[in-house]
Amino acid sequence: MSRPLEDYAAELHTQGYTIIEGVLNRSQTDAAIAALDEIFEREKEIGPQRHWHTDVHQVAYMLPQKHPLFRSFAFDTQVLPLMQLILGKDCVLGSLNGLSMTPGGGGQNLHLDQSETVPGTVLYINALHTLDDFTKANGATRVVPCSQDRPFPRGQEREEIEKEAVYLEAPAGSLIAFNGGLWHAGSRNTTDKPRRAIHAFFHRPWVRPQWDYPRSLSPEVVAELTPEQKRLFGFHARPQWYDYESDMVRHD
Ligand SMILES: O=C(O)CCC(=O)C(=O)O
Repeated sequence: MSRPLEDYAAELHTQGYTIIEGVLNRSQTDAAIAALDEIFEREKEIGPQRHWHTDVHQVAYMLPQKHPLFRSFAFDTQVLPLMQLILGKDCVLGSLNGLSMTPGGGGQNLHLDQSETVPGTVLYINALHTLDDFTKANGATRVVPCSQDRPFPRGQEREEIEKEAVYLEAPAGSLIAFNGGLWHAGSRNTTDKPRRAIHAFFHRPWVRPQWDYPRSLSPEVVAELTPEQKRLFGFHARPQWYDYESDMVRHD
């Protein structure tokens, strides 16, 4: 990381995204590729049935349950301090997915990763880790800079906004961090090789997570988590819960 974290945070605030090269070294990207490919291989039959593997992309969800490497993946580097700088010390991880753009396949449409644009506030950050070099040819993420504060057009203007999109080319091991409200998409992979990434989706603890990790992880995996990992997976950020069965007062 060649610049102070504050510079990257400022960039994310103004243009909606920032890129940091060299966040993962070669042995870390190799290990992540091996783990992700192992999961893709295990899911090769169910993937197409569940539309996880289409002619556009191949996704593996819930990585921390599926491989130990992904229980601390985004927690050991400078990525977490950057997320905390922007989202607050108590930010949590609401999903961790692996995604490859299908070789020779189609591209995604521009979209947001949150329901609505929320001008002036960052609620979610997609911390995308590139495992392969990202090039225009192999389907690099494309984004519309500064779109995080504009209402997303849901009608005819979609073709128009494509003209504003830029391709984020970056070497393997980079972090591409973008506001969940930034218009973006995975692009067409015109090569015959996968274009793999890990998407670590961080958010403020009081917005809705994509996944409920406390409910989704098995007791065996939960037993292995450190207190800090539990905090990051949102074990302390759940809504309060009322148990009517143990209430000593009758309300009916
Ligand atoms: O991996 C990418 O380039 C972006 C993927 C994406 O935006 C998505 O799957 O929603």
